[in-house]
Amino acid sequence: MDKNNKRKSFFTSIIFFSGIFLAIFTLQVACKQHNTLASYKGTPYEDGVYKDGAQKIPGKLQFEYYDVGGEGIAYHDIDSTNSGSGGLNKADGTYLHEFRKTDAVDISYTKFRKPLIDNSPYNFIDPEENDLYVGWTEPGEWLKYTIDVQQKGVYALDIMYTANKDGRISFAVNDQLVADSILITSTFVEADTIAWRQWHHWNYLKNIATLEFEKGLQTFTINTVETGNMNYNYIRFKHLE
Ligand SMILES: [Ca+2]
Ligand SMILES: [Ca+2]
Repeated sequence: MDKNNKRKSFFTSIIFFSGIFLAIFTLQVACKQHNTLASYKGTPYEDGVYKDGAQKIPGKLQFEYYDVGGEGIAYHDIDSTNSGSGGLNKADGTYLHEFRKTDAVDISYTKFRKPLIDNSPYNFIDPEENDLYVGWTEPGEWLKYTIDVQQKGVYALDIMYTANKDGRISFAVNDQLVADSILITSTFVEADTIAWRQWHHWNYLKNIATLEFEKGLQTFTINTVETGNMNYNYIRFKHLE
């Protein structure tokens, strides 16, 4: 074999083995994702009103439809009671007051009444009325969702929320951290003299993260990282490419 042929053969070997390595690596990642979901004990939420199961991406992910499975599986909450459903919102047989009331996650809904609560002039954007959301959030708490990604690709995420002060959140896909320490800016308004209403100034923050998703079922976790006393309404996933 002359020098040129030797070199050619050497490079062909490198390309061949790189190809094999890449194939094995891709397979490992795919298996890991599959195993993560296979070993996960949570299941998509459904009830008599909400029947769609795993929330579809692209689209809106409603925070209150975190998975079924309880503490340590589908969520982590710092105490064992629901401060909203059955708490602040007394159990009265209605869907809005009793929504997941035995869960530790704290859930309330937007109220349009006097004195003005979620429809005050201090909103940055008006929410819908009677819209369930997760509140009383604390650092260390998390919520997990089985999502059904319809289209593989890159997505930008927007969030509908309130925050008493600047807070931070992070996201994980199949238990792998994909976006760390995202700033959720305060919706505190000095001019509002009603103290409790500082938890009810709604805002819509665009493009808080850009994430890549494979097609199909997977888990999506939202972690509260730093105190902001956030109320989480929904995240919109916008398909970019
Ligand atoms: Ca709680
Ligand atoms: Ca909580």
